[in-house]
Amino acid sequence: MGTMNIETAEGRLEALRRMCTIREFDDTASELFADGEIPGFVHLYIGEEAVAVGACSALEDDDYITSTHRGHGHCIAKGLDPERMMAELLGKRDGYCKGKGGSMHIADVDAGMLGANGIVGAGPPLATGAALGIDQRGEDRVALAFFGDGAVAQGQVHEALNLAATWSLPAVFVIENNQFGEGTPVEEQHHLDNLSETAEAYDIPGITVDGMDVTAVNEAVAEARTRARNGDGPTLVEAVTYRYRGHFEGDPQPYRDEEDVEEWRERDPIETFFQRLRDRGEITEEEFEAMRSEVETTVEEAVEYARDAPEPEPEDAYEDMFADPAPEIAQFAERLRADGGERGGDR
Ligand SMILES: Cc1ncc(C[n+]2csc(CCOP(=O)(O)OP(=O)(O)O)c2C)c(N)n1
Ligand SMILES: [Mg+2]
Repeated sequence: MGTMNIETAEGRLEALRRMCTIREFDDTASELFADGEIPGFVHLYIGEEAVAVGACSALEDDDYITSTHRGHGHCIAKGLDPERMMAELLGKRDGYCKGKGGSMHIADVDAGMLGANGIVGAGPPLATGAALGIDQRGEDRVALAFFGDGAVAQGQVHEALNLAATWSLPAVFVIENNQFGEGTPVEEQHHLDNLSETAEAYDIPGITVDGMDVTAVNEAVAEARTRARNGDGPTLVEAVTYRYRGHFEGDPQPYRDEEDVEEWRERDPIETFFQRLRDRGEITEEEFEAMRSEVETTVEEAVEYARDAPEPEPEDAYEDMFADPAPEIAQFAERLRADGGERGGDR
C-alpha cells in the first residue's frame, strides 16, 4: 500500500497517475529509441500498466520486488525516479546504475527494487532469496517477483517456487501473461490454460486475474501479501494482459495482426480505470487531461535531465562491478584508471 493505497480516493488517483507515467515514459522511450538516442535494446510495458501498478499498490514501501527485461513499469510503479531511469536508458552517469546497465538493469535496492533482469526467469530465485532474508531477520516485509509467461516453464522458477513453498517464505509470485514469449503465443508454450495452475504442484494458492484491471490485480496481490505476512507462504498470481508494442522496439511482429492489438486496446487499463473513477465522481475529464499533461511534463523533464547528464568515464567501467575483484580484474581496472582507457584492447 504505502503511498498508493487504492482503498482511498487519493490512492486511486495516484495509481492512475502512475499508470499514465508508465505509458508516457515508454511512449517517449519508443521515440528516443527510434531516433537512436538509446543504445542497446528496449522492451516496453505499454498495455500492461495495470499489472505493475495493481501489484505495487498492494505492497508497502519497504517490500522488495524483482523485475524482468520489460522493467520500466515495475520501476515507476515502485516509485523510482523517472529522471534517473531515463538517464540510465541513455547510458548517463546520473542513471540508477551510473549509465552502465541500461534499460534491462535498472535497480534501486533502497527503494526495494532488486533489479530488472536480462535473464528470463531469474527474478523468482532472487525473490525467494530476499524472502528467506526477510524471514531470517524477522522483518515485516514481503518479496514479490514479476515474471513473464515465457518464464513459467524455466527450471529456476520452479526451484524458487518449491523452496518458497517448502519454507513458507513471505514471497508473492506474479506471472505477467502478456500472451507471448518473444513471438511464440502462450498456447504454443504451455499445456495449461491457466498458468496459475502451476501452483498446484507446490500446494500453494494459484489465482488467475484480469491483468487489464488494476483493482483485480491489487486485490489478488493484497490477499497474497497478507497470506505471506501471516506465515502461510507464497501465492502464485497470474495476471492476464497484453503488450501493445513488439517484443522489443524494432520487432517486425510477423506473429500477430494489428487487429489483435486493437481488440485488447478496447479494454485499455488506463482508460477503463479512468472511466470507473470518473463514474464514481472521483475525477473529471478536465482533471484527467491536467493529470496527463503534468505527467507529460515530468517525462519531458526526465529526458532533459538525461540529455544534460554526463557520460560515464571509461575508467569507471570496473567500479561497482565486484565486491572483491579478482587480482587480474583489479590490475586491469587500475590500468584503465591510469590511462583513461586509451590503451584499448591490448589484453
Ligand atoms: C534464460 C533466457 N533464455 C532466453 C532469453 C531470450 N529472451 C529474452 S525475452 C524472451 C521472452 C520472454 O517472454 P516472457 O517471459 O513472456 O516475457 P515478455 O517478453 O512477454 O514480457 C526470451 C526468450 C533470455 N533473455 N534468457
Ligand atoms: Mg510474455
